[in-house]
Amino acid sequence: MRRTTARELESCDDTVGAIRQNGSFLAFVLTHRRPTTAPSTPTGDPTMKLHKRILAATALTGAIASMSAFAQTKWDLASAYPPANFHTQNLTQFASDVDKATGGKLKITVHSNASLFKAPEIKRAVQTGGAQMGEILLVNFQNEWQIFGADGVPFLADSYDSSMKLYGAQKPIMDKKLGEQGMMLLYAVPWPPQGIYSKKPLASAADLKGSKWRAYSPATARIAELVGAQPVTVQAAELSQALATGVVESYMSSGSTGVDSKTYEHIKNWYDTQAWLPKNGVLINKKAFDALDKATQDAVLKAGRDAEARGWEMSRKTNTESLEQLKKGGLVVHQPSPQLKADMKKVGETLLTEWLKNAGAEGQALVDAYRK
Ligand code: PCA
Repeated sequence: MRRTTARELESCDDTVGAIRQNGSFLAFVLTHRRPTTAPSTPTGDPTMKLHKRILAATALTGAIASMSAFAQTKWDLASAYPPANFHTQNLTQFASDVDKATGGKLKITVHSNASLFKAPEIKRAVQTGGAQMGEILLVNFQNEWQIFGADGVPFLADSYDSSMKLYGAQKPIMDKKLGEQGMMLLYAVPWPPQGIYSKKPLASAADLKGSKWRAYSPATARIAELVGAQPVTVQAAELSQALATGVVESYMSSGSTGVDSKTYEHIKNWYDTQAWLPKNGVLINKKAFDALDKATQDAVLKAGRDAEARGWEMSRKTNTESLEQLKKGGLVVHQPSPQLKADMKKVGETLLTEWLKNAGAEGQALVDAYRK
C-alpha cells in the first residue's frame, strides 16, 4: 500500500481546517437537506435510510468542493515593464510555477507595463496591500533609503560577478528594512550593464552638454547635472513616446530597455560603458504571505529562488541578444573613447563620494562588506 505523503496529509489538514472555519456553512448544508416526502417509520425503511445517506454524502461532497474552490487565493503582481521584457517573462514563469506547485490554490496575475500601478507607486502599493506583489527598480527608492541606490552607483559593481557580490552584501539589510515596512524581498535580478544612448556622437562627456537627458532614478538625474545635460525623469513605460516626441536625446540604460523602447528608431549611438547593473526587486506584502498555508508559502519561496537563478541567467543572455537587436535596428554600438571613459569614471567617483556621505555608517559598512 502506498503511504500517504506529508504533503497529502497537510492538504487534508487544510480541508479539515476549511471545514472548521466554515462550520456554519457546513451546518447549513446538512440541516437544509431536501426533506424526504414520506416520514420514516419507527422501524425504519432501509431504502429511505440509504436515500438519506446518499443525500447527506452528496451535500458533504458539495460542501467540500465549494470550500476548496473557496480556498483559492488570488494575488495581483504589479510590474512596470512590457510583457516581452526578460524581467516580465521571468515573473510570468514564476506565477505559472506557483500555480503548478500549489495545484491552482494560489493564482498570481502579472500586470505588466505599469498597467496596475506606475513604477514609482508599486512599492507603496505592495506595502499597503493594493497589490500583494510588485516588482520595483530598487534604485528608484534611493531618496527614501540610500542602500536601495547602492547598485546605481557608477562603477561600484560593474559586472555580473561583482553585482552578485554587492547583492550579497545588500540583501540582509534590505530584508530588514523591507521587513520593517511589512514586506519581503522575494528575489532580485539585475538589468544588463548600463551604457549611454546619444543622438549626438560622443568623443567625451562634454558632448552631452545641453542634451535632453532622460533620467530614471535620482542617480541618473545627478549624472545629467554633472555632465551639464538637461535631466527629465521618464519611466520605461513612457520612454518610447518621449523619444518619439523629441523630449529625450540621450540617456543611460541597458540594451534591453533600448530594445523595449525601440530607441534605435530615434537614436543611433550607444556607448558600452558598463557602468552599473541596477536590480529589480520582487516584493511581497507580508500579511498576504502570512495568510497562506505553509505548503503554499513554501511553493512561493521555492519558485522565487528558481526565478532569481533563472533571472540572472536571462539577464546575461539578454545583454548579448539585445545588443544584436539594436544593431539590426541600425544603432551603432561603440566602445567609449579613453576620454569618455575617464570622464564617466570621474562622474562615478563623485557619485560614490556623495552616496557614502548620504548613506553614513550603514553605507560604509555595506561597501566594506562588498569589498571584503
Ligand atoms: N532599464 C530600466 C532601468 C535600468 C534598465 O536597464 C530603465 O531604463 O528604466
